[in-house]
Amino acid sequence: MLPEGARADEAVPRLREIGMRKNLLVGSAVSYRELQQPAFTNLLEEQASIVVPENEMKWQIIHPEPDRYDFTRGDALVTFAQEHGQKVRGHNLCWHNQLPRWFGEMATPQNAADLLRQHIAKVAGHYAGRIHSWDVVNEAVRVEDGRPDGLRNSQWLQLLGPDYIGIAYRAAAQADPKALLTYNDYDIEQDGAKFDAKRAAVLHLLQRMREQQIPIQALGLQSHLHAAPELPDWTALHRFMEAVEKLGLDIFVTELDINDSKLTGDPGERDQMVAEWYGSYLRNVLQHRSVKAVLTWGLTDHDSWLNSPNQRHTDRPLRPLPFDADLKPKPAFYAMVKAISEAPARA
Ligand code: 9MR
Repeated sequence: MLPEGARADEAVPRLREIGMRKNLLVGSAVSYRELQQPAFTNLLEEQASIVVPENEMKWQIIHPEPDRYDFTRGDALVTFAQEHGQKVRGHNLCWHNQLPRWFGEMATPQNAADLLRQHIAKVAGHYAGRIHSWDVVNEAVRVEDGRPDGLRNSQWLQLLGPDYIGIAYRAAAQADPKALLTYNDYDIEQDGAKFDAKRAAVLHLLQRMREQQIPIQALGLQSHLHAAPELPDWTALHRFMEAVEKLGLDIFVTELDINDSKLTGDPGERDQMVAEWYGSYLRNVLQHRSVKAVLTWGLTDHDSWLNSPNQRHTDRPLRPLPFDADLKPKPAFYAMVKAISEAPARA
């Protein structure tokens, strides 16, 4: 069925093609459940040149028991992507979240480095040659934890100290020399003291990694943005991105969505504001030719993590993504089309 307001001859533009003209990969996170729905996979095939599994390559799912790996769900997405000429991001190899229960019971300071190396050898080895970029370490910075180096006081840090980061990247480089090794984190993008502190700590981490010759090729800006009536001016983000570029790193927008919980007005008005945020953010980051990929964290509002029961802080469903629950393009989608169409081409 055609969406309301659309005519049969009025095709929805294809972001993957618009991106291709700019040498920019465009796509989204996908869940295993969505991959079973033909209406969704048709849209994904039309729109995305790159995909990332929302949860299916995380420790909890891919490594459910100490001696058992389960690649079923990850493989399903990689196969789909290969059949449709799409690239795949790997997410992720080392994170404080979504670790299996056995890990907490079994890991000690003595065995943790081996557990990490083995996991990465097995998982990155399984997908070797088929992954565009791996989020090797995810969200290792948390300024609120109060350490001078800004690192999160995670299970990994407690077990291994800051060395866990180098261990993870070296293992990933060995297991899949072709994948672009990425550091991925959130709360980097907007204006304000909280974001300034996060940017400084992330930059510090990247500089230390360079000094220690830890193999890394890219930074992932997760880009979970919070819309407010005023748009940011993004000056601090531009300075930060220039500093990252000086380190010789590519930049990927890895998990873009725009939380509208603080916006008022009817859904149409909120959609308009969210679209302005999409346009403004993408226009700004795409001025940087170091940005080689843009992925949203899901395609449709219906399946956004922001609408999961443990996340929602309002009584109404949020509208953070480019397509609505009926897979109809929203103003945010057209803002993406415009920003990418007008962006300078990448090398
Ligand atoms: O979207 C993911 C959701 O389904 C999971 O329950 C959640 C668990 O923490 O992780 C979500 O994805 C996160 C991603 O892996 C890392 N960056 C933040 C994302 C949103 O929370």
